[in-house]
Amino acid sequence: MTSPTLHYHPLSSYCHKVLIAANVLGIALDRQLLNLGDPAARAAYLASWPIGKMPLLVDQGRTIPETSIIIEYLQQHHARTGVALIPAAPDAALDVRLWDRFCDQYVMTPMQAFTADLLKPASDRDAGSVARAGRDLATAYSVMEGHLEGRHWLAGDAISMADCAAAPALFYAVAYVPLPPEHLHLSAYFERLMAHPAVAATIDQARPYFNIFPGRAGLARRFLDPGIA
Ligand SMILES: N[C@@H](CCC(=O)N[C@@H](CS)C(=O)NCC(=O)O)C(=O)O
Repeated sequence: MTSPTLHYHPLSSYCHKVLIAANVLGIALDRQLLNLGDPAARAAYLASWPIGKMPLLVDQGRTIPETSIIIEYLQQHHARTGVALIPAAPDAALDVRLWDRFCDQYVMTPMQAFTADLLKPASDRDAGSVARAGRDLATAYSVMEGHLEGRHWLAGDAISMADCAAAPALFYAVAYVPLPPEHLHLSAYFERLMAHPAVAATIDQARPYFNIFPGRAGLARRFLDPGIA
């Protein structure tokens, strides 16, 4: 069986979510680098997925968008028996999906607002929307801090799809809004995520592109240079 093809960019946070998941599930992906800044590549991509967001999975004639659906598809069709990021038990699966949604909607979205603003010409920047994104991130951090007390992962006892969403969302979000030092549970969780081999491997493959990340000034030096402890 050929590997599923992932159209992605090494820097993209949502692509990181799928790369981490595939790594944990032990699934090899055929990675196709997608540069949406190239008009011809963008036009070709829009023909497959008019929404124009990445990543996109193509497998055995099927085109699968949306990271949470891609991960669920990979688990259903390619994961070894017994390896799962979404548990079979319905209530446990709901919990995973809740925290996956939480990370996408309330961490990734405000984080992306910071990036989008920095990509605009200075004259078009919108301090109001950035301030709102900062408040939204602070609220999300505070909810996660309370939720993570006594927990190792966001949902259940093992790493799940929710943690695959949390890792890149928090990795880039803290470049804009650092974790408050009093958020001890969230800070410890962040370190657990960063130490996970699947997350570390994803950061490694992104490192050559960090110079084009608009929030690079806020990235901790240890992520820019892995030689720094
Ligand atoms: N809900 C989508 C969001 C994907 C998304 O926002 N991808 C970003 C990259 S991290 C993107 O494609 N941005 C390009 C653009 O908006 O032109 C998912 O889960 O796949």
